[in-house]
Amino acid sequence: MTTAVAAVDLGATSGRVILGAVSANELSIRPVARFPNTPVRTVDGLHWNILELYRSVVAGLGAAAREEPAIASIGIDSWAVDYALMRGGRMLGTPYHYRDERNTAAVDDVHSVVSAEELYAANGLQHLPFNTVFQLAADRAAGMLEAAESLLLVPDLLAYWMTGRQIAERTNASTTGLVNVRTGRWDDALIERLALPRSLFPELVDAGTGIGALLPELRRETGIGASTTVTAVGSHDTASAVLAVPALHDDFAYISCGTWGLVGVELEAPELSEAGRLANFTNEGGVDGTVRYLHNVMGLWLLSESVREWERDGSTISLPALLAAATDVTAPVAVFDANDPRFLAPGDMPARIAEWCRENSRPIPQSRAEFVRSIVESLADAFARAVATAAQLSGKTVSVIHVVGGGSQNELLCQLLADRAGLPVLAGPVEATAIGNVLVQARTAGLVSGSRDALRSLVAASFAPRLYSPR
Ligand code: LFR
Repeated sequence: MTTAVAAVDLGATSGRVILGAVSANELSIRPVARFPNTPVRTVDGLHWNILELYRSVVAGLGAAAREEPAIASIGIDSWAVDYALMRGGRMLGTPYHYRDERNTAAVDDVHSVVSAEELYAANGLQHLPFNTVFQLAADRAAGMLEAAESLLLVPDLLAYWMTGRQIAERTNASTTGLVNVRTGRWDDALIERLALPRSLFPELVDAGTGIGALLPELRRETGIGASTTVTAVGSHDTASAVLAVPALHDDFAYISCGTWGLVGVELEAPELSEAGRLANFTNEGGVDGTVRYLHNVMGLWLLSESVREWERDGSTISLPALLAAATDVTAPVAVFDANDPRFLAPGDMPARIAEWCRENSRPIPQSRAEFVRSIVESLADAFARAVATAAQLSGKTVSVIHVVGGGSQNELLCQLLADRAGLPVLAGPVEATAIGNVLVQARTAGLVSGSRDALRSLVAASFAPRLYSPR
């Protein structure tokens, strides 16, 4: 029996196709394609270059098939909330990037019909101005929904292009703001109150559902056979990442740290207290009906957007060298509020950090090394606070913090987090999202069996995390 599956994992800055090989006691991954994801600003705003991404995914699947002729299944995950509108199988326009600013007015429009409290009672989500519900309100105001027959979130759009079948995978659908947090179904009452066409929302399926084989044209192009199924995985990248946390006991908090830092705990049922709403904690859907009770912290975006600014003069910056210089900074640096919404949009990040420091009478970083140190300290501080808040709001005991994703490679960040939280930090795996994607496929294909605990033990045995003890 084949033991290989292919994970398509699209992040905000890059995408990858990864082959996963799974047996009862080992999991290994092999990247076969990596490609940049560069958003495009046009006169009407900031968009994803979705066709280029799809082209890269198809090329990556071709490379995967050349390396591994017997791929049992393909799974796709990406960031959440963003979507394409569809009519008669065609995509209407180019999907917007969640960092586009068109939602700002729409937030007030939505709240004038359904208050923030009512919205939270229905969907259990933290307020993020880019949640799909606000983006759709902006589209409605612009008359864009009139032609639309359906809506597909990004991984579901790619799965549709591959298989011809339109579905909405549940973990990602939970981030739209239009799935009811208690029933796990599209919230018909909310959709009606917001005057959104109910027909936009496709059939919901759980992670682990087969979507279909590749369309004949695509089979020819990639060399992948008719027996390979596209499988719905935890298609929200964070859901896949949380599944792949190598925790051996239940008393953990996780931080999925990439562009965003998603900080929280896994729960069996939603936690809908008013305190949680005010703390801006979210109840997003996890694999196997779990709840990802978490808060979005700005994440490595603060760093990558600063580097982008410093590279605007054409120079190239070495991130490892910059982090080494930041580690050597001895002067106390400002800890700023990494959750401040001013940091959300693309643009000059160091200037915005300096502005925050000025407004709050904190020392303004004087060098790039100081800026980086200030960013990493501020992230560690926000992460440690969010872990404490998650534990307090959920009543869960937290004895260890697992950091997965790109941020787990950032030694300074992991150590400062351990110090600030006063808890051990276990860092890795870096590719947790792709691993979680692989795990759901492998379980569906019968290559591994078992509970989430068993899957997590398999990850721990295959990718030993690195320990940072609090100093
Ligand atoms: C992380 C992530 C977050 C989501 C943000 C926007 O990649 O998926 O979970 O809040 O991107 O979609």
